[in-house]
Amino acid sequence: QHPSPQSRTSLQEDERWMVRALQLALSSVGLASPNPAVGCVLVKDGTVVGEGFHAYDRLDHAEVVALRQAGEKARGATAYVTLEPCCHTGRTGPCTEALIQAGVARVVAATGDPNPQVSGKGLARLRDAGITAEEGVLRREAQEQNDAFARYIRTGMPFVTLKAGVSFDGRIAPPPGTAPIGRTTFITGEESRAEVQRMRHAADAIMTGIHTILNDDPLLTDRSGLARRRPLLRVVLDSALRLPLDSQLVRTAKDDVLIFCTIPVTDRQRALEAMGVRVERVESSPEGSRVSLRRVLERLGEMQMTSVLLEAGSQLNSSALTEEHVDRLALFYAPVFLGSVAVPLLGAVDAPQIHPDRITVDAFGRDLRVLGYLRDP
Ligand code: AOF
Ligand code: ZN
Repeated sequence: QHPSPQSRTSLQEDERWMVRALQLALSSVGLASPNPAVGCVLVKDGTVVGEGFHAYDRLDHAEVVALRQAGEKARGATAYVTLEPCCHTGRTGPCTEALIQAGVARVVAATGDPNPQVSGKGLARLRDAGITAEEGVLRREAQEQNDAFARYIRTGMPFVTLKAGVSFDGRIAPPPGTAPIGRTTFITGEESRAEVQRMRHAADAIMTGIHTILNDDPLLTDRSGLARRRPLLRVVLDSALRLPLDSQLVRTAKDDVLIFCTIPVTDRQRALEAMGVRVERVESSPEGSRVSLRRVLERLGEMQMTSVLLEAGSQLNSSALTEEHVDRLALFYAPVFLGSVAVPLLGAVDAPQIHPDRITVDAFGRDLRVLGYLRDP
């Protein structure tokens, strides 16, 4: 069945305004978490009468920001929203009621709200009130903006991205002992590293293992230059609390460094805490003395961390994949070979089984980034 020329035009119109709403939602990145990134455009007679995006600190949802801007002009308008309007009372009142009150005639949502408190009920409420409510315009794009929120709100666990810079022969660093300590030898180029900063900006937490700290002495900060509400939480798995007091991480800690260990409280823990480092003891993994990854991720979820960027070494990469804690792979392939004694992406002998979906490849300078989802959020 072919759409009539009329409906095809309005479909293009809908997509055009939804693109604008998605752009607005991008302004939420770094500011909305643990809430979703949401953008809203109010359109009347082919012109924008109100725009808004959500920022957690501002409380107001995207729709309410746009409605306030539109004032009386909202009457009879169409609202384009990247997420189904909420119908519950959380920190703010329901957006459905605000839209009804304002006399909006039609609501177009890109995707449903994965929050079980809302999911489908928001659009149903609008329809009950006589508003034309549709869903699915640019759904894929909208879902990708909120895959972390979806995983977090459904499971209480953060969405985990395993990121690595990899040589064409699958190595993440030169052979151990050949690079000067504390000086990272970059495998990937400048453009890739700028993109990694944007990925850090979009993440709530960054996580690595003690070996990476001892080898590279990284800062693990968000240097994207983009605004964020909460500092990037820098997480280190360090069972025996070996984190050096003179590491860059400790020297720059301002309550934004969190160490997970398995040993009881020691003088070392007190010394780290005195320097602004948070230390938490968790149970060890079933196979031994290492920190239980599951427990760590549960704890991060409890702290309202919706997304974690894993920038780790061979061992932690292998464990995270084998224990099925990874939601998404982000591998930046650089056109170099490092040879067979260089550090491999995965440390385990047995290869973890993965079934990636929605694979995309993008060029960053001379590097290629392969993104793939290992499960639906
Ligand atoms: C919307 N528009 O802009 C956002 C929505 O505690 P609250 O009141 O801030 O509600 C948070 C929930 O509301 C969140 O879990 C999600 O389901 C929805 N977010 N909804 O209509 C928005 N940010
Ligand atoms: Zn709302």
